Amino acid sequence: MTTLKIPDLGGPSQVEIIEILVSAGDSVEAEQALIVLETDKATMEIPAETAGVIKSLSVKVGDKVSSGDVFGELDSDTADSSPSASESEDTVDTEQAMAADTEKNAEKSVEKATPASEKTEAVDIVVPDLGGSEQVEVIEVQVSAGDEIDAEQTVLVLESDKASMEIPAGQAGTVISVAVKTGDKVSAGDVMLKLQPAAGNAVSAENNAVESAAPEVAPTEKAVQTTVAATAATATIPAADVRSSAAEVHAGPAVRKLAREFGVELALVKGNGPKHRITKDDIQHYVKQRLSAASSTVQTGAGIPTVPVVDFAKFGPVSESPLNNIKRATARAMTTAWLNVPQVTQFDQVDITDLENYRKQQNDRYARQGIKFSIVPFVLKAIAKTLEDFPVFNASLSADGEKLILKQYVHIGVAVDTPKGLLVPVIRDVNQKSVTQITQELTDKAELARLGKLPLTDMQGGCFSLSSLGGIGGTAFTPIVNPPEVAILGLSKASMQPVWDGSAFVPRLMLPLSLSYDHRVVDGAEAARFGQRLVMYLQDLRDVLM
Ligand code: CAO
Repeated sequence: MTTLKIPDLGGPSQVEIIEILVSAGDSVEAEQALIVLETDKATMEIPAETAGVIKSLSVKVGDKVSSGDVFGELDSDTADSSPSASESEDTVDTEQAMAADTEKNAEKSVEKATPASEKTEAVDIVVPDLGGSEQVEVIEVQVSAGDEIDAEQTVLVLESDKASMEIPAGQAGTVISVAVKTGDKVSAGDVMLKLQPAAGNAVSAENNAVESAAPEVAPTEKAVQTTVAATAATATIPAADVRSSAAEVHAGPAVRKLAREFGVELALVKGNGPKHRITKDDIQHYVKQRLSAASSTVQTGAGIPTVPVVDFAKFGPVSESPLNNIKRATARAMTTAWLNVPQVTQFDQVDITDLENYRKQQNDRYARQGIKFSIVPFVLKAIAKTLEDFPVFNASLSADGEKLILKQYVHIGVAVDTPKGLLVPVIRDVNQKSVTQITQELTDKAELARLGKLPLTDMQGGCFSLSSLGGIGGTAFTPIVNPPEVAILGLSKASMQPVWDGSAFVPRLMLPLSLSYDHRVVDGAEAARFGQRLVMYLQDLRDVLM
């Protein structure tokens, strides 16, 4: 029989038990976590030192314990062969190790794992190039001190307004310590962890390590690796239950590991433990719920029915083409938008005959400077003016849906068709810029987007979007609102139309407008008024250009 004792906690006493992971009668493995403690600063799991069967537990959730306190008895498989907990010097799963903030203990565990003959110098692994983005928030740290990791293994998940990025280690080895935590903001070059390189993968000089450990993360493709937010999952979970970022998730390492194994995004799981902490039971419950929702969907008609899986090869030859990261990110964003925003599209036509004449004059005038105006910058100016007149279109719903956040700035995203997919650079302060400035900025940003070099920050902060398919064709389409924005304007191809002027049909150049809006925020009448004001400004640009 072995007495279960709290090991040396490295300082703190009277630490609260927040979770008991086993019951009397359970068989446990050596190293298996038995109870979870939590101080103000860290969560720690107290493991079994030997395998055996739990005979009794003398503590409950909420109790406070200190080093050496007895918390139960274990019928040990190797009775008497193990030292008592307070004597154990090999125990690394104490607060220091769990909090990953004492390198000493972690190094001790690394030493155990690395034969002396293979030992190499520890290296710093730094955050790679984030495509120009800086101070990007860490929403998840996926490794802990003592973990053995592969070069491709994700270390951090970062999240900006626009995208989530998984940052790989770039080098295999054993983690000695992790230098960042959830909620920190990081930039390229910041140290994220100290690593003992795996044998045969040694890089002795720190600088070398920095280079080899900093895989390039291009801003628009590699970086836009979306986390497994499972669009279908978000759709069927009530919005109130979905925390906005993984940074708010409260869960211990074992729970995080379990979630990773199941591919569960912790932000979607409701925590029922103390202080809304997510427990293993919560993960299991979530997975069961998801599985039963998936199987009951078809019968009951509730939730999102899944698309049937079809073996297309039964009907003829097929080949597969994997979607790149931009297309996958777009798919996720579109599904999120489609499932969350009840949207309506309002159609209009505007007579741009005068605007077209003016545009041509300006093109002649600016030809020597190499500036070519298309219709898009003029429309952007007219939108900015209309947004100032109708602030509700320049707003976002708060996360709880209780209020509108009205923006005092006018930043407009413009959809750009690139070889790798759709990207949306944002032109800031459109209301304060001239058509010439907007033309130059849009040309530059569209070019960068097409080259895959547009920084992530240039795709953030939009209040409204414009999608122009006028250069290609079509008479109308229904653009999808890009939440948290509340509206988007689509432009189709302008064409000459016979227009009745009161006494005769006259040929006029008519531009089709498609305004999609979030009907939770914008009423139909407001949308019609917005459309009419935009038409007015585009028919006579004098008010806009003043
Ligand atoms: N009606 C008639 N002609 C139009 C027009 C319109 N509404 N809009 C553009 N044109 C003309 C332009 O004047 C230009 O003709 P010229 O070379 O003879 O002057 C030609 O079509 C090509 O224009 P463009 O599309 O290359 O340039 P733009 O400034 O009008 O648009 C941009 C810039 C970035 C919006 C555009 O290039 C683009 O990428 N559009 C696609 C957006 C997209 O994919 N939307 C879908 C998103 S949701 O899936």
